[in-house]
Amino acid sequence: MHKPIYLTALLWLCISLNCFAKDGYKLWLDYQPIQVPQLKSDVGSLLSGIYFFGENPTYEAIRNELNLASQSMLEKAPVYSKDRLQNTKLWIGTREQLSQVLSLTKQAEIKALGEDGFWRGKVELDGNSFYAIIGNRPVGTLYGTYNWLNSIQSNTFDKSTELADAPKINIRMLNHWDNLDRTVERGYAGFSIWDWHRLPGYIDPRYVDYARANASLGINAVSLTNVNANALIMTTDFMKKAKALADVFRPYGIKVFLTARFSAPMQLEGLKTADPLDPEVIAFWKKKADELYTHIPDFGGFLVKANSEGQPGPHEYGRNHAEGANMLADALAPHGGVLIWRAFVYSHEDEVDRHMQANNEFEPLDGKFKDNVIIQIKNGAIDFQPREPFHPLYGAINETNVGMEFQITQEYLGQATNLVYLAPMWEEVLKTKTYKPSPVSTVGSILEGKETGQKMTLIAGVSNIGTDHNWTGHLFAQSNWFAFGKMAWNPEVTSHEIAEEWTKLTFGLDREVVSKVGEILMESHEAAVDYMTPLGLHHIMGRSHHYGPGPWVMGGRADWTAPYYHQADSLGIGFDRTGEGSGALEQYAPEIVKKWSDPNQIPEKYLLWFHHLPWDFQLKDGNTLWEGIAYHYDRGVKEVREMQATWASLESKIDPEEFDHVKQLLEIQEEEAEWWRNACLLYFQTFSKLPFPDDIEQPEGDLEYYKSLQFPNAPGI
Ligand code: BDP
Repeated sequence: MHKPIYLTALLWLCISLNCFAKDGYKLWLDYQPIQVPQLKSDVGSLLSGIYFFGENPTYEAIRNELNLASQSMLEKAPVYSKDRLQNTKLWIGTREQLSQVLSLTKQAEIKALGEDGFWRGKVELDGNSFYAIIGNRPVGTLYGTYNWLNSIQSNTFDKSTELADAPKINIRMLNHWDNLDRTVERGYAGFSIWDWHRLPGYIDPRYVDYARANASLGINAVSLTNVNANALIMTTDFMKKAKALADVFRPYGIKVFLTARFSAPMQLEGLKTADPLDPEVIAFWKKKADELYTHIPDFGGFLVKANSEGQPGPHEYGRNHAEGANMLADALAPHGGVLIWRAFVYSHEDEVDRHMQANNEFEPLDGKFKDNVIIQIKNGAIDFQPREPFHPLYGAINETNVGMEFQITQEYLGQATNLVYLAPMWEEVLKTKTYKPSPVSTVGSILEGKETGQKMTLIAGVSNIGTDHNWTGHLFAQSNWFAFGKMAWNPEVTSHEIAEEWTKLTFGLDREVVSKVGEILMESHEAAVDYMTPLGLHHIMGRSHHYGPGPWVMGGRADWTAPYYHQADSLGIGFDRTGEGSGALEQYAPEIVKKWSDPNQIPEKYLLWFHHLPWDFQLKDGNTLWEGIAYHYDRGVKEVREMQATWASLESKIDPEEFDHVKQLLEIQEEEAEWWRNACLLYFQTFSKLPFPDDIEQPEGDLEYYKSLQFPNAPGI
C-alpha cells in the first residue's frame, strides 16, 4: 500500500476503534463527542452562530474554549458572526453590553449576583430568541460558559430553562508549595509546573491549560510559591517571572499571590533586623510591594507563614502576629492587595499541647488586624490528619477576617498511591456546628461571612498539581482538585453531587460507571481513616516524609513524635484533652465541651483525639476499645478490596490506559492498607497485651520488620 494512504487508513481504524487511549491530561475538560441526538442538535445549532458583545482577552479565552469544545464534541468548528442579528443563536457578553435585551428586573437580578456571578438563558429581540451567557464582568461570562459546557458534557443542558449562579466566597485560591528549584513540598505528582529557570522567556502551553482548568471551577487566585518561603522571589528577576505567569492567568480571572519570607529584608538587603516596627524594614516592604505592582498591576498580595516550624517571624523581635501582619498589609494596602497570614503556628519550645497554641496566640489579637488581612486557618488544629475535628479558632475570633486552608495534596492520606476522595472530609468540617458566635454557626457559615459580616472571604487549598502528565499523579486525585474548586465556590454543595459531576465529566455518562465510581469515591475517605487512624487516632505516620505507618516514631522534638499523640500505655490509649488533661477541648463552645467531654457522648470518630481510655472501654456497638480498633483497621483493608472489585467490574467500560493505571494503584493501596493495619495493630498490641478478635484477618508479619523499613527517597520532602 502507498504509505500516506496506509497511514490514513490506520488513523481511521484507530478513530473508529477509539484506540487513542486517554491519559488524563485533559482533566474534566475533555469534551467527549455528544451522543444524545437532541442535545447534539441543540448544541450544534447554538455553536453555529455565536456573537460576542465586544472584544477583550477574556472573550478570547472563551472563544478558544468554544473552539476546543466544539471540535471535540461535534467534530466541527463553531461559527462566529460579526453582526449580532446575522444568523446568530448564542450571545455572549456582560450585563451592561446586553442591557437593551434585558428587562430592568432581569438586570437587577443579574447585578445582584455580584462581580463573579453569571446568568444564562433565553433572551428576545424583535420577536427572535437567542441563548445568552451573561456575566457582570467578562470573567463572570467565562464562568457561565464553563458552566454551560459542563452541563452539555453531563447531559443536563436544557435550552428552555435559565440558570444563575454566583460564588459564596471571594477568594478561591490554590496554594502551591512549590520551591524555586522546582521541587514541591508534599508534592506527589512530579516537579513544579513553574519552570522558573526558563521564565519569563518561555511560556509553557501547560500554563494556559492550568488556567483553563482553574477557571472552569471558579478558582480565581493562586499563590505560586512554598509557604516555607525563599526570599529570592522578592527580587526583580523573579518578579518578572511571576509577571509572565500573571499575564497568562489574567484573562482567566486568576490573580497571583506570592509567599513573603519575613526575614527577606536581612537576606536581600543586609538589614540588621526584620523587626516589623523598624522604619527601614517598613520601607523595604513598601518598596517591594510598589515594585511588584509595577510588574503585576492586579497582584493579589502576600501569603505568610511566620514563627512556625522554624520560619522567621515577628516573635524574634518581641512583636506579635498582628504587628507582623499589619506591617505587610500596610505595604499592600495602597494597591488594594491582601495579606494572608497563616494561623498554623506552634513551637516546640512551648510545652502547651500543640492543639491549643494557635488559639492562645490569635484569640487575644482578635480585632487588632488591619482590614486587608485574612487569617488563614487549617481545617483542624493539628495538621491535615486523615480526620480532624474542626479548628477551635473558627468561632473564637470574630473581629478579624478568617479563611480556610484545606490540603488537596494527600500528605497524610496516602500520597500518590491511595485513592482517597477528600470532599466528604471537607464537607464534614464545613457543616460542623461551632455554636460560636451564634448557636446556629457552622464552619461554613463563618467562612461565608454570614456570622460576622466580614467583607473578605477566602477558601484556600494546598495544590496537588505537578508535572505528571495527568497533573495529579493518581487519576482520581483530579477529583480532589475539582471538588476543592467546587466547594470553594459554594461551601454548601455536597460531596456526593460533586462526585457525580466529576465522574460524568471524566468517564462519561454510562449509568453503571457513574454509580460505581460514585460508590468508590464516597467510600474512599472512610476506608483510609479506618486503615490509618480510626477512632480519633492521629499523627502516627512515618517520620518526616509521612509515608506509611510509624506509631513508634520517637526522638527529636516531642510534638513530631507519634507517642505524643497516641499516648498508648498498658492502661489504654488516646490523648486526654479534656479539662483533666491538656484542656484543649475547652477552647470550643460550651455545647461542644459538654458533649465531647463525655466519652460516651462524643462522636466515636473523635474519641481518642480527646480521651485517654482503657483498652476495655465499651464502645457503642458493645465491643471493647481494643476490639473496635482492630475491627476498624481490618475493615479499612476490606473496604479497599471492595473498591478494587468495583473498579474491576468496570473494565469493559473504562479507557484501557486509565483502567490499568487505577487498577495498579489500587493494588498498591491494598498492600499499603494491610501494612498500616499490621504495623499499627502489632505495635498497639505491645501495650494492650490482648489477642486480636478471631473474626478479623490476623495481622501478620513482624513488628521489628515494619519498624526497620526506611524510605530515604520518599517524595515530597
Ligand atoms: C505540614 C507539612 C509541612 C508544611 C506545614 C505547613 O508537613 O511540610 O510546611 O504543614 O503547613 O503539613 O506549613
